[in-house]
Amino acid sequence: MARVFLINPGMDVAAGFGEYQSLMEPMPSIGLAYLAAACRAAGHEIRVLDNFVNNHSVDRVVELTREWRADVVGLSMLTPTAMSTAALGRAIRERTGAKVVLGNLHAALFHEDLLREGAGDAVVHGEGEVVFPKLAQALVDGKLGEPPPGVSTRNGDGVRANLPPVLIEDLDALPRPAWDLFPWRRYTFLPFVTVAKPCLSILGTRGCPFRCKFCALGYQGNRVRTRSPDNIAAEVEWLVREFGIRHVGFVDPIFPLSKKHGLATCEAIRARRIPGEWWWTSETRVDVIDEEMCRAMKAARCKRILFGVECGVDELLAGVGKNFTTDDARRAIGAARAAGLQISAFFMLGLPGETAAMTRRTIDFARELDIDFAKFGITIPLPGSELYDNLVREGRIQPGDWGKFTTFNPDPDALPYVPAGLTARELQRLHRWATWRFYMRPKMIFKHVFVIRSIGLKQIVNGASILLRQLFRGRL
Ligand code: B12
Ligand code: SF4
Repeated sequence: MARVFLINPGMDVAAGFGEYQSLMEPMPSIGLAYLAAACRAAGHEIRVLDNFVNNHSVDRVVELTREWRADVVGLSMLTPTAMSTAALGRAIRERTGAKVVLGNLHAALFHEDLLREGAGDAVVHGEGEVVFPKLAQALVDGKLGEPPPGVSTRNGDGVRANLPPVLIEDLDALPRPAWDLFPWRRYTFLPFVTVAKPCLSILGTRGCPFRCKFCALGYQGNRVRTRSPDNIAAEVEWLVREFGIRHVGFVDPIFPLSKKHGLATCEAIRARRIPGEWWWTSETRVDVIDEEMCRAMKAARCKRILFGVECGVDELLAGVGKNFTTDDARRAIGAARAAGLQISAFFMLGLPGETAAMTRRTIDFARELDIDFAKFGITIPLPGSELYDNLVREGRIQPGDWGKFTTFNPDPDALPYVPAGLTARELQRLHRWATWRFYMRPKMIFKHVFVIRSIGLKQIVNGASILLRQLFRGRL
């Protein structure tokens, strides 16, 4: 048995999100909650720190590691938090007796550098529920030897890796996420996602069969694995009854993906007749959904559907391998509307080949669609994506300064990538303009204040003050 300390490292939100930082509230990290449950089931003693909530300094986290006498510390590493997480890993290794294990996409991609520079003792590649509890035991027993499948380790000055990443086949067999160890009452989703609070996330499937060039998920291959509909529905009921959750957010890459599985899951949820004022949301593609599916979702208490529409220009969609068109988006949005679902759509500005005129077309397209929320992000070449690999190969981006790799990056001098047809300042300005043009319409203001009313007063004030500050500083 080991004493395992799992940490979701915080992030310098002021540096990464600037004027948008007030939108970045702590959100549930379901990967860590699954890991915590797996460790507990394996008999380890487990403690969790969500540093997005606590915002402790490195010194304080080191102190907590010592106080709790952790044997193994697990750190989750996505790209924007990579530098601070690596510094934390080094500090824990140097100043406590604990072994440090790094996991999640960024750690897997850059395992060699991270292990060489002493940020961790081992890296887990892929899904950690089976590998990590065993690795933790081997590390406390001092019996690691050759790295097991899906793990890389330090080896003197070098690194030993046993790849490829491990993916879990039987998702129904996993213990449910150990939310009881997390400050779950503090979590929220982004304003255009949240329909009620308290909220927590759920995963019905893992993996995505598509290959969009800007998406980092390709690194893990595209094998889709699904949970059985009843297993998913039982977890929804557990979240509502045991935790009093009012918003269950599906964070699958695409849910529903297959119509058969989607309809069966909706029926399994509906059949349970889970009482109370609760709803669910999910994100999907515009080309996998039709009106029958949307109606089944609505009948099963889905309140809002989130679509990755991405762009209003077909040639740009084709350029990033999206494999659907703006007409598909119109069709899916019509189907969701007919079924009575609320609709959020995500758009990416600054795709490869984009010009200012094209960005304006995307903004006009968002206004033309019958949707309730639009979220505009700036295209970031994320490690793990084809876009990132291409740009690095062409010498057009500088890897390394990872804190800048956020989709709300407000500093034009710090944008990791701008397409050739735009300047950084133009892109930033168009990004701000997009939100202003979409929301600052009488129709939208009326809808959000009097009809939908899912954005709390605090968030309305936050959003409005961001936009007004931008207007008065002449930045729109
Ligand atoms: C939910 C989600 C979020 C949530 C929660 C994030 C979180 N910490 O889990 C929120 C909204 C906060 C979020 C924020 C961001 N996200 Co996000 N997010 C997702 C999403 C949709 C699901 C993640 C998930 O829960 N997967 C399921 C679980 C089971 O898998 P997992 O998290 O990977 O965890 C498993 C393994 O990675 C591993 N593992 C993970 N951590 C650890 C730690 C240890 C010690 C070990 C051993 C193993 C291990 O074991 C876990 C269990 O199997 C994915 C896309 C997707 N559908 O996968 C994007 C994704 C992870 N996000 C991404 C990005 C870019 C972001 C943002 C940068 C966006 C932004 N605004 O700029 C921020 C970064 C925040 C940060 N912490 O740095 C990218 C990551 C790319 C990259 N190279 O880092 C993804 C892949 C989206 C994409 N399509 O490109 N995100
Ligand atoms: S963007 Fe969505 S559809 Fe495209 S590869 Fe990523 S998860 Fe799949």
